[in-house]
Amino acid sequence: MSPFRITRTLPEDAARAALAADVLAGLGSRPRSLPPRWFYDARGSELFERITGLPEYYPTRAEREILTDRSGEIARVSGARTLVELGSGSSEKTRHLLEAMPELALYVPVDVSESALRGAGRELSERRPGLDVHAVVADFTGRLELPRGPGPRLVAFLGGTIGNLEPGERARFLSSVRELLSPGDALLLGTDLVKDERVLVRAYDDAQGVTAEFNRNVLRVVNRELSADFRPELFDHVAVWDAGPEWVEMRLRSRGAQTVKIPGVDLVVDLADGEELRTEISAKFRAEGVRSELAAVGMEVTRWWTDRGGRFALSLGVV
Ligand code: AVJ
Repeated sequence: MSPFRITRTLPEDAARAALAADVLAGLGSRPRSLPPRWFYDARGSELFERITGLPEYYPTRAEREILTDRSGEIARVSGARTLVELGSGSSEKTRHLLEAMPELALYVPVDVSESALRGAGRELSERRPGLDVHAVVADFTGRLELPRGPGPRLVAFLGGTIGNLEPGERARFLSSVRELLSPGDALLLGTDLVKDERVLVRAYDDAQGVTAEFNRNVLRVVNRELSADFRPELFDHVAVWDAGPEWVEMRLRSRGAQTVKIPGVDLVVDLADGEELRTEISAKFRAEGVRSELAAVGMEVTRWWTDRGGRFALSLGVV
C-alpha cells in the first residue's frame, strides 16, 4: 500500500462556524442565498455523482472526453511531478490524467468532502502503489496552504467548478492559485462553455429530479448542523439562465408562505409564497473570457482544448 495521509485545515467546529456565518449572512438578508459548497455532505456528494451520469448533464462526459484524448499531451507539456487537484471529489475525472503520469511523485486531492477524499484515497493507494497521496480537507476559496511537493507542479481545477464563483471571488481565487505556482508550474482549468440556453437549463433541471434532490439537500445539511426545521419537500427546484452574467442559477422556491426556525444561529426566517433562495450560480465561459481572467492575475493560456462538440474546455495556464 502506498502512503495515504489526510489533513484537515479546519477542525470540524470551524466548518460549522463557517456554515453558521454563511446561513446568517445568506438567509438573514434579501435576496436570500446559500453558498453551494454546503451541498456536499456524504449524501450530497452521492447525489452529485448521480448527476454526472444523467443524460442531460453533459459537462462531466465532455470533460472526460478531453481528458481521455489529451491526458498524454497534458502530462508531457506540464512535466508534472506533483499534481494538486482542487475540488477533487471522487477523483474519478482525474483517473486518465493520473494514468498518463507514471513519473508523478505526489498527488494532493483537495476537497470539502472528507468522505469523498477517503474513498478516493483508498482506491488510489490500491491502484497506484508508490504514489504518495496527501489529501487535504479544505475549502478552495479560503487560504490555500498545501503541501508543496517536487516541481514541476500542476494545479488542476476541473469540472467547471470555478463557475460557482462570482467574478470578484473568481479573481481572488485565481490570484491565490497564481501564488501557489512557481515558474515551470501550470494550472489546468476546466470551464463549461456558453451554449444554447435550453441545453444549459436542462443540464440543471433533469427529468428524474436528481438535481432537484441535490438542491434540496442543502436544507437537510442546515437542518442537521444548525437544528433548523426546513421541510425540503416544501421547496421547488428552479434552474434559470441569466444571459447578462452568463450563468445558470439554481434556486429553491418556497411553496406557500412558511416560517423556518434555525436555532443554531438564532434566526427565524419568514418566507413569502414563491420566495426564492439562491443556492448556486454556475457560470459558463468563452475563450476570450478565460484568457483575460487568467491574464488579469499574471497567467498566460498556452493551450485550449475542447471536446468534439465544443461544449467544455480545458485550458493550461502558465506563469
Ligand atoms: C460541481 C460545481 C461543477 O455547477 O455544474 C451540478 C454542480 N450543480 N448540477 C456545476 C452542479 C447542479 C456542478 N459543479
